[in-house]
Amino acid sequence: MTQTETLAHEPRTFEQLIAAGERIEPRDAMPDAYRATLIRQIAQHAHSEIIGMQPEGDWLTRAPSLRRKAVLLAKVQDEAGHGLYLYCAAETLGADRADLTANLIEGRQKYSSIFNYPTLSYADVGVIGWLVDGAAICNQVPLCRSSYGPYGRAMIRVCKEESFHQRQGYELLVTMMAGTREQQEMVQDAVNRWWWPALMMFGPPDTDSPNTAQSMAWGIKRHTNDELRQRFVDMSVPQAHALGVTLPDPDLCWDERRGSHDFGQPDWSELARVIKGDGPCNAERLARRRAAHENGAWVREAATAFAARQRQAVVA
Ligand code: FAQ
Repeated sequence: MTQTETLAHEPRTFEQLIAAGERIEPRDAMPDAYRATLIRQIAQHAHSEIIGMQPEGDWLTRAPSLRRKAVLLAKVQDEAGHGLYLYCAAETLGADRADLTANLIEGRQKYSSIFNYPTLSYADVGVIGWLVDGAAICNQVPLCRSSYGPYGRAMIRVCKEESFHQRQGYELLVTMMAGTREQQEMVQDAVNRWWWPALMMFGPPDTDSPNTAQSMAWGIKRHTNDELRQRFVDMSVPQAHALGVTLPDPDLCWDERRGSHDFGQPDWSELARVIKGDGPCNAERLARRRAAHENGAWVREAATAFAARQRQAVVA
């Protein structure tokens, strides 16, 4: 056997796998910092999906028709499913699910800033589908190629469902824009309130993003925050035009030279405040998640006791 053939059978190192653009799987050796970064990002992402059920969930009892209620119920349930896939992906890295939940409800881990804004009318349901799920898709489609296998694979299904969510939001808005003047004003008002927070979902500008360079070198992130924000703006402008709404940015214009839109900057101090816990709904969101966790204690105890009984029965 030649030396080359022998080497071909030796397991490749983390660096070799990353350099070859191949996936890292749970069994592979990986630097502690890579593992910690993934747990941080995947946990924040999972928490976002779970907390993200609340703003739209607030409208479940007030949906304007049975059809709208059924559509919204299905969407909110999908978000719970996304949270579960993502917690499972974090578990493959050695994270403990109960610890992750404790980190969320005790405020030690973050979730997306976007879910700390209130939903004031039913048009917000449509605008969340269009803009928030739209931003989530822009951010998450490249994550399907993330270097960590279980995360990338979870993202494939999540993105398919998010695309469906975006369509349902847009369809609701198209219906409202074909309605009364009051309905059209509700849509415009919701767009005015959600546009800037949606831009902030992509994170701080690249110049202020401490994690991007390393996460890109490891293939966890495939694009910078600003690249994805630009993609989202370019995607949303023609959709807003087709819908007949105005995006609330006086600096928004087409730049022929770049082949992209120029746009204004969000209030980055607002993002910093919301991330720190001082957004309009941070306290309310966490209090409700904490209450749901406490009220669900009996379910977890019963499930654990049942599993223990099943194990005893197998041993006997
Ligand atoms: N909110 O250095 P970077 C959804 C934090 S899911 C809160 O740029 P990174 C579905 C960041 O964690 C939405 N915190 O960080 C849905 C870091 O803090 P740390 C969630 C933010 O990680 C739709 C610090 O600032 N999606 O919408 C935010 O490289 C409708 C410095 O920032 C994901 O989680 C923010 N907006 O890039 C559900 C996608 N931005 O941990 C229901 C995966 C930044 O160092 C209804 N995550 N921070 O203390 C990512 O792509 C990345 O983690 C970024 C941030 C892009 C969010």
